[in-house]
Amino acid sequence: QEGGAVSATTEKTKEDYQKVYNAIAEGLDKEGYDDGSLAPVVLRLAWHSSGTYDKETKTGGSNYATMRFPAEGGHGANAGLIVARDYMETIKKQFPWISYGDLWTLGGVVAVQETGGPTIPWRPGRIDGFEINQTPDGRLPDASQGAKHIRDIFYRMGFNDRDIVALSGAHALGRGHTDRSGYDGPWTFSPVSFSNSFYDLLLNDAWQWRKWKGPAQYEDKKTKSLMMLPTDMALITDPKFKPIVQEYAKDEEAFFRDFAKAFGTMIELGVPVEQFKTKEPWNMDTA
Ligand code: HIF
Repeated sequence: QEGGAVSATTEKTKEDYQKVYNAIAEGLDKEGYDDGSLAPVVLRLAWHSSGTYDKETKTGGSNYATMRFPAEGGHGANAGLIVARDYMETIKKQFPWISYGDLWTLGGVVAVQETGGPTIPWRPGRIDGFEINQTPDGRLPDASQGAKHIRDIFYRMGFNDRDIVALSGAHALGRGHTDRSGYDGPWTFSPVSFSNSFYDLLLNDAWQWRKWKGPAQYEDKKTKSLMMLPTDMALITDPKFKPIVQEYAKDEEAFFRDFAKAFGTMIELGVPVEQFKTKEPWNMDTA
């Protein structure tokens, strides 16, 4: 900048974004909340803010962070994400220059990397949109459905079967909440560590319908402490999805590689490429 003046419009560097990353990472551990970490719900925010994308109309996606507005924030699929948005607001206060779309997607990167998952490529450039940019309800998946529905939803975003199965491993993290989706319980025994155990449990545990008043979900026969959604189970009843589940259950490295690529793509959906501040995505360091 001429004369070395520092103004509010000074371009931010990778180091500036690394500071945001570190701040998000620092506050994730939270004693008494769920399994002790906000990482799962922060990851779910990154995905729900991106997964509204429609490749035909080029609407939705992570660009405008429209979940800030009451209509989209109130969509049934987004129940409970206020926890993650409120946490992100504390970060936004420290770094007011970052856009919400960049902040929320960076949160997803932090959540995966800080729980032991692969490095997710990420770069800044999203801008805050307006209420008019909100997407209609119904763009995010409905867990009570099957393989056809999952394909409809993820093909609409531009993903293929392999991407769908690779992304699905993120359910290694977190749990269902009866006061959010209505579903209940974690998918794995270590819901705050990112691993391929979702696939292993899905394939190798015995599952049965849980008998309860809540929505139809599966429980593991042995401990009755884990759950699978109907959409999760579709990954092993569908003949095209199942071999990919088998591959990732055996080969965590393949899962990590494919997940990183698919999730990196997911969080860029809806962002015009010329808006990005760098040509190539960055690898952010773990905190
Ligand atoms: Fe989820 N998902 N997801 N999900 N999800 C829930 C929770 C998490 C679906 C449904 C649910 C993906 C795909 C799908 C996470 C991350 C990802 C819940 C429970 C439901 C019902 C919410 C609650 O009650 O708190 C469906 C139908 C999907 C399409 C197949 C992604 C691949 C797996 C894209 C993805 O990354 C995470 C993390 C959570 C845990 C949130 C928590 O608060 O613990």
